[in-house]
Amino acid sequence: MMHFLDRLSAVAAEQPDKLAIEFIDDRFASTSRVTYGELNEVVLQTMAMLRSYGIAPGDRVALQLPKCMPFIYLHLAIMRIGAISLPLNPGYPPRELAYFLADAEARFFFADKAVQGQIAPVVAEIDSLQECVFLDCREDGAFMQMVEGRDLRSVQFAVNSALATCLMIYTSGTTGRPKGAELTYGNLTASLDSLEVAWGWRRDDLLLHVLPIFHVHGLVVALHGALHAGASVLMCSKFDPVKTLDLLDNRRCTVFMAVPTIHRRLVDAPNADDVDLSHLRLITSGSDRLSDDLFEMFRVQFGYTLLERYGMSETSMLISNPLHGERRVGSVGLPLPGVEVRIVDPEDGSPVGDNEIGEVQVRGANVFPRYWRQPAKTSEAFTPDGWFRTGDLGLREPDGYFTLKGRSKDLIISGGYNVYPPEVELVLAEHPAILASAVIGCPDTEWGERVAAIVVRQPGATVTEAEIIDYCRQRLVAYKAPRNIVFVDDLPRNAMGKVQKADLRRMLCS
Ligand code: MCA
Repeated sequence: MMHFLDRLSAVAAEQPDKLAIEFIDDRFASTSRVTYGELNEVVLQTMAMLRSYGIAPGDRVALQLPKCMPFIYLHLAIMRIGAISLPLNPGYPPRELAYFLADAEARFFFADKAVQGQIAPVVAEIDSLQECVFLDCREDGAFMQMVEGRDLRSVQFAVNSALATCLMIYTSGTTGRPKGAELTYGNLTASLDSLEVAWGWRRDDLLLHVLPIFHVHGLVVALHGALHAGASVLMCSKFDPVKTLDLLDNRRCTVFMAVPTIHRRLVDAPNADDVDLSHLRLITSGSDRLSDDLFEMFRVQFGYTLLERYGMSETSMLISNPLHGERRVGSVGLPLPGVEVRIVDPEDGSPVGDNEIGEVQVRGANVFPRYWRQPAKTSEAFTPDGWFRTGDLGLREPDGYFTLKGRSKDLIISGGYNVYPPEVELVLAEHPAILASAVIGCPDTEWGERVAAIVVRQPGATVTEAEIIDYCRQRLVAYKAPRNIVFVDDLPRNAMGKVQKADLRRMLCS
């Protein structure tokens, strides 16, 4: 097993002139090209810069930057010196940002100069922060000036233990605040090796990358996946359906990864009839359930049968439809090489038979070791014999294919982003005119699910739907804010006082 960062350096030594990343920045109509040799060199220079700041192994280094090359250099360099990369959604408003920085006890923070005024007050409040660097991400030049001319003799690539954490991704749950899932070098490498076999990554692949890079999907599965294989990446700063189809066709891309909302927009794009995608060898769908309709619509429109796969931040990818062989509609496929999956009774934990619905549990070198400084939550998440409880429900067919059948956690997935109702309910509870609330997901053609809030106003309060939505949007990243609010006199509750969300879904989502 070759550590994926070592693999990157090996490719740089063997084929320094090979294209690593071509970055198409729509915001500034600019394109930059970086070869493997250059990528390796700039990562080294960035490591030297990080060292000069005093960043040490184990330090959490937060990145809240738009999708740009400096993000990638920093992320790779942070992991390379043995520190922990903590990528954050640039859309997080100050309130959410403050939580992540404080919980992770981030020691360094690289943030976007464009929002300096907004976040500087937050940064000032975080005791653990030793330094916050505001970067101008409009062009790479400013970053290159920061890292150029460093003495590289001092920077040796660290020999990173497979057990050391190198990446932290925050995920939420049905209770409590978001938790940092720690991913180790061993986890990332195991997952990449497994996907390399399952998806047949090749050096001559060209991946079109349109996903955000602060989640496992866009960062680990897509970007790391391509770099681990020594393939080339065509990276867009933002997803645009017409441009995506145009690039897939005209640049002869071979691999594309996306979420159902993106695939739907491609099917509906005005140029969908004009493109030829027959040269693509792999188009995956994940992060949210792919509906049978969309699976079929994509096949009819583009002549390609989408490969659906299933993963989580804590485990990276665990199950995938096969590259060769049947891509079964409605199914997420077969366990990946090196990954064990079982279905158990959610109540007593005993294994259930084929075709019976139970909780999906997973074990393997890909599975994270712990939530950051949350021993109780970590032990709840694992069975005594070491299986990770995904919280998703599913079944195994007799021929080994797995199908997901809903979630035992009260999770909403909107456009591939997870939204946990308690996070939104907590914000609503702080509104002075709101007495009680419940947040649910309603089926939605475009987003898969749409966040909706059911609200009981305080007696005499007159707060409107628009005011509450606006209030949420100031405190939560856009995709978590409810898209609509329904006012009721009372929430349906059971004898224990627990809100009956299934009743609300039946009442409001049909
Ligand atoms: C954007 N908006 C959203 C979403 N995305 N609202 C709800 N759900 C969303 N997913 C908001 C925008 O802030 C904007 O609000 C308005 O919707 C319209 O924006 P639009 O320009 O249409 O959106 P977009 O920028 O084109 O984004 C749509 C998207 C994006 C490309 C589908 O949501 C996306 O990249 N999703 C992928 C998420 C992903 O990678 N998830 C991986 C996590 P306004 O204008 O009013 O402010 S899961 C994972 O990693 C696991 C391991 C796995 O298995 O993959």
